[in-house]
Amino acid sequence: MNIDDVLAEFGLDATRMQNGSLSVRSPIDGTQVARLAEHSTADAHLAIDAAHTAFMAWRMVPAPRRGELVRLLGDELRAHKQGLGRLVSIEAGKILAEGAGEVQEMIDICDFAVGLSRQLHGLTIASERPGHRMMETWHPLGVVGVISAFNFPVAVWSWNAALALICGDAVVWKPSEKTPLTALACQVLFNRAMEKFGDAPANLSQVLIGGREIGQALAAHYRVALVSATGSTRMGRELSPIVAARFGRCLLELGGNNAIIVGPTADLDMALRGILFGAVGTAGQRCTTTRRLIVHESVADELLGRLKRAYSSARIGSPLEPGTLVGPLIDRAAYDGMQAALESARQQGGKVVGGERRLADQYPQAWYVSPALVEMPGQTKVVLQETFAPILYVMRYTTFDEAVEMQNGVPQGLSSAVFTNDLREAEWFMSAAGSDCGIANVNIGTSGAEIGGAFGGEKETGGGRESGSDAWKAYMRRATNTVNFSRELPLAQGIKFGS
Ligand code: UN1
Repeated sequence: MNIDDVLAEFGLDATRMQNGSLSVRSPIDGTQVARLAEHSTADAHLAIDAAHTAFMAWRMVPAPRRGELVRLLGDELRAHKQGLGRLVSIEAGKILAEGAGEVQEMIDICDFAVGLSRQLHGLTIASERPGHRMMETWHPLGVVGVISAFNFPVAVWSWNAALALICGDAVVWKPSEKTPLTALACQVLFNRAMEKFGDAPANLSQVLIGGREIGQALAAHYRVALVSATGSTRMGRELSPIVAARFGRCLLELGGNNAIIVGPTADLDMALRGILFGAVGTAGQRCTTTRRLIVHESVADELLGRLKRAYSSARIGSPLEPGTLVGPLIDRAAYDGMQAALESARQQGGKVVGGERRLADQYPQAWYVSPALVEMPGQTKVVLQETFAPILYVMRYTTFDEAVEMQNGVPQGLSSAVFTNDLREAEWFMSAAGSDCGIANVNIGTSGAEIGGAFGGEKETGGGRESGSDAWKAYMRRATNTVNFSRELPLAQGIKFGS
């Protein structure tokens, strides 16, 4: 696997990372690749204070100049796209193309943020009073705490950090304890960009290695103005009340239970490809993974037959080998969770194809599975849950209303898609009465969103939006300014007060 060489590219010495309490394993073969020292809650508090000091200086640097730092970070990422992508593959188990694709998302968001650094516009608003002008100014917010998950170990940091930095904020990042090495590599690239930039305040972006307590320290600290957290709905439920209790801001990207509807007029070749990438890609471990297929009864048999053939030919194996489509699950707990869900599905009337453990002889300490297709009689209890594994539940429908109702009939609301050539179905799906998700696609699957759009979802997905569009506003505070250039002091609403 040559992790030493990969780490060396980032100036990280694997032999010096073997004595800490956090064991880091590669899901490819289960070997321990490092033992990292963990930060304490006290360390977290020091980092937050240091970040606050950095923020106080950074907020007064002109935004286009702040963009220059992000441009330099993008340059570092371009130069190390393959190396960082490979490290993502080793640590998170993604196939090489997806590891490199993740780094491409980082480069893309840096480019986006650089442009945005000249466009942090506020409105000018017509005042009701003579000789007055109103406007909005967007100011830097403060320290942004980023909590990220193993499945997008580096991109999620960059979506947050690139925007936060151009917005004038400082960042403290707690990566998943399953993927700390990729975070350390990002920190090295960030530090190189800082050096080239020259005069940015120290500690603008820091990494904290550790578990739940670190996340809680970020959530609880009054100086963390925004906590941007990606992970399970359970994690969000734990964190957000802590942030809310101090009236801090939260940006939550939690569970998804994403469905594709395939209508009777759909192009089945396209639908097949979209479903396969969405359901099987990243071994079913994206928050946008396609977990439900809602297919019209007239095309169900044909589509299912083709899907089963495609599933059986999807190559399962080491993500580092060319040609592999399905890498390992992240760990044993993920495997156990998948088996438990399949067992529940069977009990609830499901017909399961696939889902078995694979390659156990070759990799006894790793957890490879064949992706599972499960025909369900309806959306039973297990279908309503997000199981972070490649399980696709298949349900049939008769009327489009029924399909939309099923699509919306789960607690999560991240991504959704319809494959159809019927304009009415497509428009209805995207209308107010259609999909209730943050992402609603037509003739494209549920996963693999571009960074230019706002990314996030409704209901138990948490409501946050990251990445493109005007998601930057979450990283700034808005001031409304009313300026009186007259010689009178008229009150609003025509109020007369005194003489
Ligand atoms: C996630 O799984 O945490 O749309 C995010 C996608 C990616 C992001 C997924 N751009 O699949």
